[in-house]
Formats: sequence, structure tokens, C-alpha cells
Amino acid sequence: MKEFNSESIRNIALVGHGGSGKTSFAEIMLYTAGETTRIGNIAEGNTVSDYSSNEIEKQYSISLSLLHAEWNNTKINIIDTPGYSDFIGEVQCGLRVADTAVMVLKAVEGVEVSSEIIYRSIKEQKKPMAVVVNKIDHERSDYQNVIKIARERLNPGVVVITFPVNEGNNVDTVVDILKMKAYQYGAAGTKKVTEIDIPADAKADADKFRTELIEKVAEGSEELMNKYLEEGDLSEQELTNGILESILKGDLVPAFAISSTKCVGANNFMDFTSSFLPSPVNIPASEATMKDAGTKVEVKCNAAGEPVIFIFKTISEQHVGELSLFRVYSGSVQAGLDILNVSNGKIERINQLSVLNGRNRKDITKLVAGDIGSVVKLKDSHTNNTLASKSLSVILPTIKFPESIISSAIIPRAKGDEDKIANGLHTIHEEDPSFSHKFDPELAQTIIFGQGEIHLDLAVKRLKERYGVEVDLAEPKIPYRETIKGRCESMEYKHKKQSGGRGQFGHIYLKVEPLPRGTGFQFEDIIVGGVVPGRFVPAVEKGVAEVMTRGILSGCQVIDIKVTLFDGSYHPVDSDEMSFKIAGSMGFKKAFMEAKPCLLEPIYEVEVTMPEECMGDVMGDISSRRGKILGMESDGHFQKIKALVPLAELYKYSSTLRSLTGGRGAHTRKFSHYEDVPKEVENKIVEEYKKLKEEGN
Ligand SMILES: Nc1nc2c(ncn2[C@@H]2O[C@H](COP(=O)(O)OP(=O)(O)O)[C@@H](O)[C@H]2O)c(=O)[nH]1
Ligand SMILES: [Mg+2]
Repeated sequence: MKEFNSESIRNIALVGHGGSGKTSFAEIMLYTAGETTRIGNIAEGNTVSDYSSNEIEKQYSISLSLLHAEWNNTKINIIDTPGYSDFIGEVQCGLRVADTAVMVLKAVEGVEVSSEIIYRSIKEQKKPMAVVVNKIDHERSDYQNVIKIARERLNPGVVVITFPVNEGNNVDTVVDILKMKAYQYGAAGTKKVTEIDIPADAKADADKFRTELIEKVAEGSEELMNKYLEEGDLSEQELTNGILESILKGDLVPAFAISSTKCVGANNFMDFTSSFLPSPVNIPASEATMKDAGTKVEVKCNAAGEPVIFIFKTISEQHVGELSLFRVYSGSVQAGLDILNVSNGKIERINQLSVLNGRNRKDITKLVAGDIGSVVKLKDSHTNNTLASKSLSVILPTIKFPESIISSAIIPRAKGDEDKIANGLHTIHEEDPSFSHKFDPELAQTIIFGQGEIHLDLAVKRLKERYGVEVDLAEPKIPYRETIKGRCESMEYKHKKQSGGRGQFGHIYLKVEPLPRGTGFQFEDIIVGGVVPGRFVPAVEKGVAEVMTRGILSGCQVIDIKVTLFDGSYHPVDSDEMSFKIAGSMGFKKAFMEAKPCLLEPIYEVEVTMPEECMGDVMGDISSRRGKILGMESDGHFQKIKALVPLAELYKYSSTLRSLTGGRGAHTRKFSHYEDVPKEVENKIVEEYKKLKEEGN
């Protein structure tokens, strides 16, 4: 592959709702540009981008993939991202290193749920954007309506660059309003494109769209606006410069008509990409932080500068090892370079440098600032790490991954697999930080966290495929708490054993009373006259504390209780620490049972965002989960509900919400406090625990 300078690189991320045709569109760009010699398709599972076995099986993208094509002497790096909300983390990674987000919409459905959700990320990250309206070959394709909806729901700056002349089953021609010509595409695979005059019946639309474009560009500056008002037009040069400026500001969003199955429109899109979409040089410098000083510095896209690269994705592939995908932000990177991982202080050697087309790697010698590529077998570098020369130890801003919205316990099918499972989960997290796991010592369960059920199911599948371990998903145990509502003024317990030799003797009186929520455990010793000698008091406390950790009613921790040791007796020979510890445990258990014991459950504060029309259903569902609505507010097209819901009622909530809202709802949650469990629920939990104990578990 030839070398490209920073100015001739374009980094685009294809984003949008699942099934809009991102992967298919990438496929025809690669074919059109001569990167591939045949057009793969989703049904046959032979696209360049969806190459993993899971993607081929499911027929949709799961991980982002990196592709590139050369067009008009520019190198277009294409990041194809998944559209399902389970894999939103991948979209964040892709957007982070792209200079233009290309939102793919369907020519019939237009703006869908994920389009809106992803658009919010594009706005947050202030990324320039383009729109591709794909599937204009559909019989109900309505290109102009989709443009209208995209203006209303996404960005009012959407302007048409190409539009179809004969949309529907027979579509083969688009009008390009920059060239003011029409382009007739030959059958898919022929790569034949003929430039023709704009057909008479498309002329009026072409003029209208061109005026819209010129006006949009003129709005960008007072100078251009004055010129336009005076002369009624802009020069080609003014238009060219103005388009780039407006795209960079996010005021202009160029839109293109595409049919990926019929191979219509890709040439015009790539022409525009090479001529008008921003190169890395046009993008404002990244604000980074000096590792030691903490001061802010600007990292400019300058191939002659110190090398700074950022890893936005790691892929662990069998037979290859770990592949790190990175973007060069400054300087250039050559094979053999030693570079500092500023995030963890370790030196890494860039051994094998390559560019990718899905799973195909092509080795190259050098990548310059602005370019994107991959390196294999870094020792200890991961997603979100910045690598830089020692003299410029900067850290670039990291990718913000979404918080997990779903969790599940995993139960190994075979004993002894724990280490393999932990290793596997760790690698999965490194590849995809929107997935995480932790061992919860209180619940004695490994819990995994992710973005949806498909996300968690896939982790289970990967564990099996790559690490040969089988696990099942189960509802995580709920960390209930036990406490008391009443008091026990005096509980006597005498532990006494005489079985030849030295006996055991420990005798105590305990008082037990409740404390305010959140106080924890207090132990007071008010023994006078040494009736229980001081050296045995800590043993009594230990005995009580052990029971508090283990629990009595449900096997969950006991909280917010004060225990007072106020009387007792001892035996000069038989008394020892063990005897008093046992007395402490047993005495506390009895006192606890007399002091109106009860169970508390964790309550979470849940925030649900959904379209207004789903409010009723969502609120009804929250009530049926013993939830309490705290309030609601509107947020653009959406409504937000805040509620308190017991954790025990939240398992698989994201799936329920998805079906209640047709995929348009989302929720976040955080722990709020502990509250009494309703009696009937408590009885059930206590019964289950009893049964478990009787069975000896
Ligand atoms: N009719 C038609 N179908 C398309 C077009 N582009 C993609 N598809 C089909 O739409 C489905 C989803 O495509 P895919 O590329 O996987 O979408 P992605 O999820 O956005 O990557 C597949 O069955 C494709 O064959 C198109 O332009 N026209
Ligand atoms: Mg895809």
C-alpha cells in the first residue's frame, strides 16, 4: 500500500440502527474502490466486515471492524459499527477516532430508535456528520421524506448532495447536486457508472436542493451571506471551502442516496468524502493531559511531531493473539518503534504494523498522524491507553463507556473452572469495556454486567468457544440485610460442657437494641467487678460479629444493632476464649430472635427515559414491581421517570423495558437505601433459607 499524508486521510464511522445496511454499504465501497474482487453479502455470511463466527451466525455486526479503501488519492478508513443497543460500547469506540460520523438510515423507516440514541453521542462528541439513506431500491423507499424526518429529529442542517431519480425496485440513477449531473449505475458488480445530464423530471428538484445547499453554506459566514444576497450565487471555490467549514461546525450534514444491494451511489459518496469531508488536519487539536504535571496540552495532527497514539479497541484472535487498533494523533509510527504506554508506564515495541480490511491484515512500514491501523502482541496495553514518546508523556481523553444496565450471576457447570472463567471474563472485558464482571464475596457469586441480554449471552458463548468452559446465567442473589425492630433487654446464655478432662464454660447476659439505619454494629462492655474477665470480652464480641456477618434469618448480613454485655460468670479452670465466643454467638442468636427480627432489601433509584406514548405502560409496570414513582420530567422527544424500585424486582428489567417501548426506552439505576421487605416476601425468603440449610447447603 502506498503512503498517504495526513491531508489525504478520511476517517469515517458508519453508525446507525441495526439492519440499516452499514456493513453492506462498507462492502460495496471496498468493491467499488478495488479493495475486493467480489461483493459479499449478509445472508451468505461472507462480508469483509462481519467476519467473526458469531456475526456470520447471527447475521448482524457485533464488534466494530476496521476497513479502508483508496479513492481519488485519499485513503478512506471506514469503521463499521454494530447497530444493536447491546453493542453501543463499540459505537463509542468507533466514534472516538472517526472524524465524520456517517449515520446510515433506511429509505423506508428513516430515523429509528438507535439512530436517535447514537445521534446524541455524535452531538456530545461534537463530531461532524453525514447521512446515508440506504435501500433506495425498496419499493416503498421515500428519500425526500427521510430527509425531512432527519432534519426534524436529528439535525436541521441535513442537505441533499445526491438524490435518486427513479427510486424503488428499478433504481439505477442518482443526481449529484455539486456536479449538477446525473449518474447512471450499471448492474451490481459491473462498476459501470455513466455521467448523464440531469433527466428533465429531476431538474426542478436538483435546482431546489442546490439552492438549499448554497444557502446553508452562505449562512456560515456574514461575508458569504452578503455575497449571496448581492449576487444570488457563490463561486465554486467559496462553495468548496464553505462546505468543509459548515460540516466542521456541525451546521451542514450532507446526505446521500444509496442502494447497497444494487451498488448505486457509492462513487458519488466517495467522491464527496475525498473532496469535502474533513481530513484529520482539519479537525481541532485534541486536548490531552501531561502525565506528571497534569497540565493541559494540545496534540496537533502533525506528522513531524512526537508520536502519540491512542488504542480504541483490542481484539483477541485465535492464532494471532491480541490485536490493538489505534489511531495516530501525532507524529508517525514505524515498525520497530519503542513507545511508552503513558497510561501504565511500560515501554512497548511496535513490532508488526498493519492496516485492516476486517480480518485481513496487510503489513505496512509506517502510519502517519491521523491514520488508523493495528499492531499485534503489545505486552500490556489496552483500550483507552495512550502511547507516546517519553519526551511527550501525554494522556488523551478516554472513551466513555456506557454504564451497565443488566447483570446476571454465572454458575460454572463444572467444578475447578473458576480460574479459567476469571481469565476469560477478564479478556472479554479488555476487548469490550462495556462488559464487566466481579466476584461478590457476600453473595459468593460471580456477577457479570453488560448492555443487554444478547451481550451477556455472547459472553457466555465466548467463554465456551475460547476457553472451553461452560457456565449458566442465573438471577444474582439479592444482598438482603437482617435487623431488629424491637429490643431484648436481657438474654442469658450459658455454654457449659463437662466431658472428662478440662471442660468448657462461658456465661453471659446480653442486651440487644436497634440502631438508626446506616449505623452498623456497636458492641459495649459494661461488666463491673470482673464477673466476665476482660480477656474474654473480645471473644464474646467476636462471637456476636461472626453471627452478624453470616446472618440468621436468610444468610444475609445483620446490620444496625447495638449489643451490650452486662453480666455473666466464669470458671477459673474451664473458661476459655472459645467458650465465651460460643456463648456470644448463641446468646446473640437467641436475643435477635426475640427482638422482632426483620429483613431489609436494597432499593434502587431508577431513571427511565422513553417516548411519551409509552409512559402509561412503563408506569404501570413499575407499580407492579413494587416501585414508587418519585417524579417525571420531559427531555426533548422523551419523558423521564424517576422511581424507587426494589432490586429484587429489577432482574431482566432492560428486556421488559425494551419490549414495552419497542426498543425506544432506556434506564439507569443506582443503589439508594435499604427498606423493610413486605411480610409475605420475607416469609418466602426465610422459608427458602431454612430449606436450604436443612438440605445442608
Ligand atoms: N433491499 C436492500 N437491502 C439491503 C440494502 N443494504 C443492506 N440490505 C439488507 O439489509 C440487511 C441488513 O444489512 P446490514 O448490512 O447487515 O445492516 P447493518 O446492521 O446496518 O450493518 C441485510 O439483509 C442486507 O442484505 C439495500 O441497499 N437494499
Ligand atoms: Mg453491520
